Amino acid sequence: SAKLELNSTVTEKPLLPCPDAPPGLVGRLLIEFGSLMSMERVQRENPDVTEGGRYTPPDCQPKEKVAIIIPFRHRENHLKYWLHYLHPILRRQKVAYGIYIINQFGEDTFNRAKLLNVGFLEAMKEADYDCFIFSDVDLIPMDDRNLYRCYEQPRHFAIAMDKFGFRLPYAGYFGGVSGLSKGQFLKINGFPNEYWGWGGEDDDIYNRITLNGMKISRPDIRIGRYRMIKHERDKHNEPNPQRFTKIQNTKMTMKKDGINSLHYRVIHSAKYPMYTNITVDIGKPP
Ligand code: UD2
Ligand code: MN
Repeated sequence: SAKLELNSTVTEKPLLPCPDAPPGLVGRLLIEFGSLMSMERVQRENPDVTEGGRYTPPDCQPKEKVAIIIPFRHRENHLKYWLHYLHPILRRQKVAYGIYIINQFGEDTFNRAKLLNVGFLEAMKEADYDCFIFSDVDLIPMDDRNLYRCYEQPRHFAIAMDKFGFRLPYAGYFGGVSGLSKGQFLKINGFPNEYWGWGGEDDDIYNRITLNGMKISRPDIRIGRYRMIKHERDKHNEPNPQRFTKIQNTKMTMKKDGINSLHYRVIHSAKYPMYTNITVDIGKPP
């Protein structure tokens, strides 16, 4: 029994905290979308991901739990590529994470920011997440040194996209992939629920951040590079003609429109091997 005790002491030795600079990163990556991806292949290549698309590094103690929230409807092929590229990257980055696909039910006008709010609440129901990364389904980082974690200030990850010539399109740009800690997210009352259709919601979020005295943190321009899978504008996500006036009024609207005014109905929720899907009725524009 003395021997047994010794053994259990050895196996239960507490893990060291995960390093700020993970040693197994490879840097610049080759990202391409030539041949079709299959979910079987993604599953085969990511055996350590557990049900619902969850992962915890086996060899170190992560400092935070990260929920990755993806707004979604009818983009199955993009999702396969996203999972194919992101699972290995996140594993090398030593992130403890869960993947949440927030799928808008029905065919009414798409509402990206409202889906992201739903993702925040639904992920929180499942685990005590500290950090939320909101990503378009069609954006793949080209460098694994772009660490998917939370920072002192709200983070903008997708700063140099191929479709914008690898430059930031404008100083206040906050679209694509962003990350807020739980505290940062709640401080801005989450995201707006009232942007139906394409555009403006990312600028409103940017306004909420700066109006609440925070700044945007960004990676080096050589590291924050992304490829966007080429696509046409989706049906039922037409440019929102109200977006220009709405972003003038964030200061007034943010107090009453946000996580504190969110209503939705979960239609279906399921844990798949590589991700969790939550299909949700978020209503339609007034
Ligand atoms: C830009 C921003 C995006 C958002 C959007 C305006 C970039 C790279 N991204 O994206 O963050 O601010 O403008 O709303 O500049 N989606 C679906 N199904 C749909 C419609 C949208 O899944 O039918 C999801 C999907 O995750 C997609 C995201 O919403 O990636 C943004 O929509 P988009 O890709 O059509 O818009 P895009 O590329 O102009
Ligand atoms: Mn896109």
